[in-house]
Amino acid sequence: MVDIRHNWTREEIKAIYEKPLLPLILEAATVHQQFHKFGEVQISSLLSIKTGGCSEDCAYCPQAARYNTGVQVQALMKTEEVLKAATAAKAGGASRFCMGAAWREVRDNSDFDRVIDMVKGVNALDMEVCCTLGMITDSQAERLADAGLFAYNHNIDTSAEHYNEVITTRTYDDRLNTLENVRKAGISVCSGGIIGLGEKVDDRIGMLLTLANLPEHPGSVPINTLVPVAGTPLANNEKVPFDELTRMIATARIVMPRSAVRLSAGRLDLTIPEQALCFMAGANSIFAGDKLLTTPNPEFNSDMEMFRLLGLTPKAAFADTHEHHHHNALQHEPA
Ligand code: SAM
Ligand code: DTB
Ligand code: SF4
Repeated sequence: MVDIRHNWTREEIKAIYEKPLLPLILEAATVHQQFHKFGEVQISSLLSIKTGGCSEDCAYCPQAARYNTGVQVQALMKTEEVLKAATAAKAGGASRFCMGAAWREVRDNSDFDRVIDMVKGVNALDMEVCCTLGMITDSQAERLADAGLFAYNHNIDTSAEHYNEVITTRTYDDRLNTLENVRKAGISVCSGGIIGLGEKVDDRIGMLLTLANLPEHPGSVPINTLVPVAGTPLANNEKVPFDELTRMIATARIVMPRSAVRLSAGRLDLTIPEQALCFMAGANSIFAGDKLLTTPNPEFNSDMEMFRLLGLTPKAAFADTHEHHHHNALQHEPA
């Protein structure tokens, strides 16, 4: 049995990443089998509850107000519509529902009150409820926890060194600070990044090093490949070859054995055999549904066909944490 470690060195991670591909996949699969049910894959559903018009300058993002990407700005959705979408996602086999807002940070206003209601509503559907709303303070994290939030997504995106090449309107430390607020509130941390931003291999290693040496490994680690969007500065970036994506997933699996590794944005450019290699290499979560936040994702039915072909099964909600189910929501209930 391998240990859960928080003292990885850059050299160790680089040595793993650079192994010959098939032996690397075998090693990752072996670790995977020790910590997870092989072939069980979490299905997460994504919904953009507030779209576009964002003040940040993330060079990859179609929702940044400063780039002309054709994304239609949409105010915060009504709670009822969000719960309708969550119910439909659950019926399709999703065990986690993630609500995304194109905000730089959360403000303590009526929009946040409404998100709190959405969190309570989705939690009551017995799904793992997740939000990605930008930066949050410790008191905002506690409010989300009290409402029953299971996980909070906030990506470090790339290495500390490459970060400023991609985003200038907030710092790497701002990002890490939000992750700390999430962790302290007892919410599961979901944090990963993007490959294909024009980073070097050393930046990919640096990103995994930061994640693997956090005080606790994130509950889930989304590995996105850039979805190039016309109008953004990265629109013409080169496509990431499938073997580099597989390496990234295998390395994440080996250094963070217990985490869910999510094969996230970019699946539309992958064949089923390429995705199968990623599942072999330790990916055990996907976003399913015809749309990510604003860009297309594989059709739900073709994903279900892939599950059938590869013998994958959807993972049940709260499978790893049954005793904590609804814990936060009940904690502050009046006696
Ligand atoms: N505004 C919040 C934030 O930045 O944390 C939440 C939503 S933001 C769209 C969530 C994540 O989506 C980003 O951190 C980034 O990793 C990912 N993302 C955005 N645009 C992408 C793209 N074109 N390709 C791949 N991933 C992307
Ligand atoms: C994550 O790591 N990937 C998701 C989710 N977290 C919020 C977002 C992917 C967005 C891809 C671009 C878009 O659809 O707008
Ligand atoms: Fe805004 Fe998030 Fe997009 Fe950055 S990634 S521009 S913060 S929506």
